[in-house]
Amino acid sequence: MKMTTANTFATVYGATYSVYVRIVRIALHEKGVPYDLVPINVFAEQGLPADYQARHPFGRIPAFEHDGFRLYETSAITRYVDEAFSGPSLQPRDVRERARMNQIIAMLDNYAYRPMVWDVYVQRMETEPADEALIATGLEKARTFLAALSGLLGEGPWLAGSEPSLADFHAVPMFALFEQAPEGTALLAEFAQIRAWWEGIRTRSSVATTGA
Ligand SMILES: N[C@@H](CCC(=O)N[C@@H](CS)C(=O)NCC(=O)O)C(=O)O
Repeated sequence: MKMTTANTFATVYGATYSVYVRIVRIALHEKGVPYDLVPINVFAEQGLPADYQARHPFGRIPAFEHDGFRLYETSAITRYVDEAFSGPSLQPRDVRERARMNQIIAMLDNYAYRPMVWDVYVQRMETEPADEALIATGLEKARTFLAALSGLLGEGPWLAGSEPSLADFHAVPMFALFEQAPEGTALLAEFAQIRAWWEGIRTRSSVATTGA
């Protein structure tokens, strides 16, 4: 059953530093959904609050609740946010553009998140001393991802077509961290269409509002 509700309050459990929490927050901003962010720190020394396991058995963030309906896994949450609330559609109607959007989201999760965020950003910007070998292999994997993404882009200007979609918002937090590493900025400069997309989206209201 497809339902669209008035944009009543949602609750996100997580932390502002989290890539995946930010994806959900951007989607909520794009749809104009008011929400609370309940702080959950997955890296806290004392561990997660005991009752959080019931919200997310795998102990990750984000978790989500709307009107008694609980959900975890970012892609499921953002699709729910798009389909359950009014506001601009964040998924293309065209079957092939929608497939491309889903493909890009899966690529981001499986081939971009770890190399761009953990291997390059975290090592270069947050680890002393940095593991240079990990940065080097991370950059190679990021290059493979960016080349594959470039090959999928049509006329744009968005990743999955002429309108912004969940693929764009899934990518933003990963690119925002990656480009903070000098090597990340340099690699992005080699991919002109992706670089232009990034320059276009980085100042968007939902992106700026959810930034660190
Ligand atoms: N598959 C999960 C991934 C979420 C995820 O990995 N979140 C990170 C923070 S950005 C986390 O909770 N990390 C804690 C850990 O790995 O223990 C989703 O799509 O929501």
